[in-house]
Amino acid sequence: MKTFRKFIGTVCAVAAAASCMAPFTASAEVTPAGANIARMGDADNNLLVNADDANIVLCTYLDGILNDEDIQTTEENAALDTTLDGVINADDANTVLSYYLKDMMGEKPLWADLREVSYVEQVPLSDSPFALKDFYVEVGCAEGAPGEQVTIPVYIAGADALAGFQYFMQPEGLEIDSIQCKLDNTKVSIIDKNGSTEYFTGDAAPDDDYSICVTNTEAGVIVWINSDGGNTTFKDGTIIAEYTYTIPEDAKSGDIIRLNPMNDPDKYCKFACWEQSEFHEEQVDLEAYQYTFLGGVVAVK
Ligand SMILES: [Ca+2]
Ligand SMILES: [Ca+2]
Repeated sequence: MKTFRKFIGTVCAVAAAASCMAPFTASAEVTPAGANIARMGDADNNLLVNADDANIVLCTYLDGILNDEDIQTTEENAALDTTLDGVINADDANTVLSYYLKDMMGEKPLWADLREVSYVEQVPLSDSPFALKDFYVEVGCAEGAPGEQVTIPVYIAGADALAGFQYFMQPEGLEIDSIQCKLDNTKVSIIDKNGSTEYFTGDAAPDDDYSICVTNTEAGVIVWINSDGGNTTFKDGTIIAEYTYTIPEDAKSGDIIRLNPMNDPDKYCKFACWEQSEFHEEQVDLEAYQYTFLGGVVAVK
């Protein structure tokens, strides 16, 4: 690591002085009012993650090298520590760049997948502003013009078992067109303004052992329960739902609409799993996961 530091320090020391000032100056101008929730990787706080953010993270790191100090994560710079390890360094810049590139390629990136220190290791970082929880819920981002539809994925990662979940998301300023359950082998009941309809996902058929999902478009809710009352296994990055919205005709270019769960996510958004009881070997308890929530945005073109 020292060699790498020396190398990057030498190469970039001159460039840093020239190129690092611009994004920092610009960030003061583009910071939207009320944008007090740091968005992962969004170093200039303009609600988009792109190469400028990677540059800012790298410059912050270089600043530390030039002053011969590690840049510790604080409440103010928490969005830069994308690896959640408590320091800001080249790994964070790399992660931001990877996220941006994947996003550009339409790959629906997930921060949790890009981290080296991850939920898998379950490292408690009590000093970090981000409590590292072993389960992540992450909302995607999209850009669109007024009148256009955008589809936003909701991912989960870090859980290998799930018995059921409920999730609410109803952003102000966006009309929900549909909520699609993305989990296979599920009987989905859709409740919307046209009434109620049902369909099966994947290869499920009426006689099969299927899971059950109910979506209510007007309320912005999706509820899912595993078929046999036990746990289902999930891979990291599983998309549990896709929300499709129409951007209002009167939306203005540059508007940013935040996609967060209901005000009190711990109360309204729950992800549950059956676990062996602490006291009785035979008994299992239904436990709700603690989770880290990473919100998304819709940017109006
Ligand atoms: Ca940004
Ligand atoms: Ca870091």
